[in-house]
Amino acid sequence: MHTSIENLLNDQIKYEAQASMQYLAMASWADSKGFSGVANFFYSQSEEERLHMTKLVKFVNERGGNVIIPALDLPSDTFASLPSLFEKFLSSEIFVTEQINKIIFECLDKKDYNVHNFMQWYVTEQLEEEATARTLLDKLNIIGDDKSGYYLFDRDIETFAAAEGNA
Ligand code: OFO
Repeated sequence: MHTSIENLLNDQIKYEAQASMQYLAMASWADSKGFSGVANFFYSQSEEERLHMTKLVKFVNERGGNVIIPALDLPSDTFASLPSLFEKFLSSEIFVTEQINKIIFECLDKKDYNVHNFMQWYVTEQLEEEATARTLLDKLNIIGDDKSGYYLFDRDIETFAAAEGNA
């Protein structure tokens, strides 16, 4: 595997791990505020990101690359409101998509169609996760400052996530 691709895949291992810890911090924040539905949603997202990370670790090893298990930055753990929690979710997913696009670009540049093919799974996944984050943020923007709206949002998010295939 070309070194530039190996380096980008190792960076991606870190970004997926970072997202996993970020969503764990968000789940814990929601849990501490009594939003149990939102907490479960982010506990589940955190697990998913961990799987995304592990899938990359296994793939780099299969391809004979050198995996570097990274040190992580501290996640944000204080949020002003539910909308700011979901803004963080969306910005985190957009960041990950941008990094995946860089890998795709490099694969085409170096003609590594094997890694390119492997990364298509992540492209599809990101499309779904960004759409979920945008939909949930739109709903919160409709709710505005209505506390009873937050209650219903928290109650309904798990059903919504299950329907979207993200639970
Ligand atoms: Fe949604 O971050 Fe993984 O791929």
